[in-house]
Parts: sequence; C-alpha cells; structure tokens
Amino acid sequence: MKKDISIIGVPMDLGQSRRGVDMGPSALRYAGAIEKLEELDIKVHDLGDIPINRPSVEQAINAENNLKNLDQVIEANEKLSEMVDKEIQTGNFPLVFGGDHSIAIGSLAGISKHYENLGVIWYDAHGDLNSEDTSPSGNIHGMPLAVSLGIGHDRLTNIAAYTPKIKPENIVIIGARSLDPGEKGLIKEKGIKVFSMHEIDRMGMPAVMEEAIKYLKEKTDGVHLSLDLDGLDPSEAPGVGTPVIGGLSYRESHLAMEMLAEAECITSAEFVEVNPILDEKNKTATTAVALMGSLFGEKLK
Ligand code: B3U
Ligand code: MN
Ligand code: MN
Repeated sequence: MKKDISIIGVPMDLGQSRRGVDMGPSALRYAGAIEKLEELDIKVHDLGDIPINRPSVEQAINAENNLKNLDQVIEANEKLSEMVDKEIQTGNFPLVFGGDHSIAIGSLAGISKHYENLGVIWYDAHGDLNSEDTSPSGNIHGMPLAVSLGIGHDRLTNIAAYTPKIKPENIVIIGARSLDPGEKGLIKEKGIKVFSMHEIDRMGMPAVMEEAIKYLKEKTDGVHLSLDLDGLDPSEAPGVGTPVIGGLSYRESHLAMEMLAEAECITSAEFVEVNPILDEKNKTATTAVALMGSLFGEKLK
C-alpha cells in the first residue's frame, strides 16, 4: 500500500430506523483503526467526522413518503462526495467510516467521477437495491446500490450532479442472504453478479474471491470495497442494525480481505453499519479493524 489513507467519518443513522450506528466512526477509532494502519507503515490523515443535521420535530412528524429523512441523507451525502472527491484529487486513498449504508451514495458519487469503469464489491447480507417503490421499510440504507445505478428518487441519483455512478456489470455482491422481491427482479434484469451464501457454501471463499477479482480486473480501472458488517454472521458481528443469521465467518472475511490485498485491486473502501449500542464490548468494530489490517496488507508484511 503506497498511498496515504484519508479517513472520513460519517456519523449518520438517518438512513435506517435504529439509533446507534451514528457512533460507528467513534467505535472504529476506539477499536484502534488508525493505530492498525500506522502499524502497517501507512501514513494516515484522519479528517474527522462530517457534521450531520438531524431532522426537526416537524419534519419528522410530517414525513410521509417512503424515503425517511431524505433531505438530511442528501445533505450528508453531498458533503461526503465532495470530501472524497478532494482526497482522490490529492492522491490519497479514501477510507470512509459509517454510519449506515446510505453513505455509499456519497462515497460512490465522489469516487466514480475519477474512473471510466469503477468496480464495486458489495460485501453485505442485503442487496441494497431497493427504491422508494420497492422498499419494505422506507430506509434509504436499503437503496444505495440502486441509487448508484441511477434507479430511485432523482434527488438521490443526482447527488454530485451526474448519474449513473456505476454500471451493473461492474458490481459483485458477496454474502447476500436477504433479498426483497424487487431486488431479485433488478439483479435478474441487470445481470448483476451475486455470490450469495449458497454459492459461497458450494464453491468456498477462495474460489469465490478468485472469480470476483478476475471478473472485476478484466473490465474495471478501480474497485471500491463497500463492506457492511452485517455481511458477517451475527455471532461474529452482533453490533449491526439488521442482523441476518447464516452469514460469513471471521475467517472467510479475513481470507477475502487478504486476497484483495494480494490482488492490489482496491482503490477506495468504506466500513459501515457498526452499531456500538447493539454490540458486545465493541466486538464488531474490533472485527472491522482486524479486517482493515488484512485489506491493507498485514499478511504481506
Ligand atoms: N432490504 C430491507 C432490509 C435492509 C436493507 N439493508 C439493511 N436492511 N441493512 C430494506 O429495508 O430495504
Ligand atoms: Mn448494506
Ligand atoms: Mn446489510
């Protein structure tokens, strides 16, 4: 890892309905994220946290569409997109700490303008491919991948004033085991590559990662890793808002990160959905930091 890393915290929980994920950036720092990266001889610039505005009582009461806290989510993602964009221009590797997964909208908006064909690895129990028409919850954290494909409310798809951010053939979803009907339809229609738990159980993580890396390396000029901690099994990462049993193990996840480090293909990353309120002694943030170590080459040292 030659580049400096710029850490940007997004303490936002407005893309979903359970409080606490706004403390994710603190939990990750407390678990030693910066020290871990510095141990690997990486220069780290911690840019602090983006200020997040909460909705007023009136706004919260009057909200009636299927896009909860839309104005605030847009505002935060516009800011994040600008910051990420600036860090890439400086030549640094953007590493974003969530916050709920709606912040991937801003990350991808800031990153993708620097690439012709940005690849995305979406490590998640969910597809995050809903729109206001298909979402069962109205939670925007279930929508960022669709939004980045240009599907959804145009105020979301047009963050950073361009759309779409990514192409369906440049996406690989890993760890999916909870997909809504609308998401399944979109995956089929767009031909999105998904390694669900079924494929991971059948093929094993080494073969899955080999295929995912080969698939993306052939046609992309950069790859963003969007890692939702709920991709891991709740026994290993209990501090998440929507745990789904039957997930990826600690060891499978480390192997995945190590293989990405060996392939030297990741050009930006985010770690999201860490909720210390629901956690057991910061176990989930600690796991996330350990995974960062593998992603940034601990084994290769
Ligand atoms: N697919 C459901 C649940 C969900 C999505 N992302 C998370 N949960 N973390 C939804 O609300 O869109
Ligand atoms: Mn997610
Ligand atoms: Mn998820």
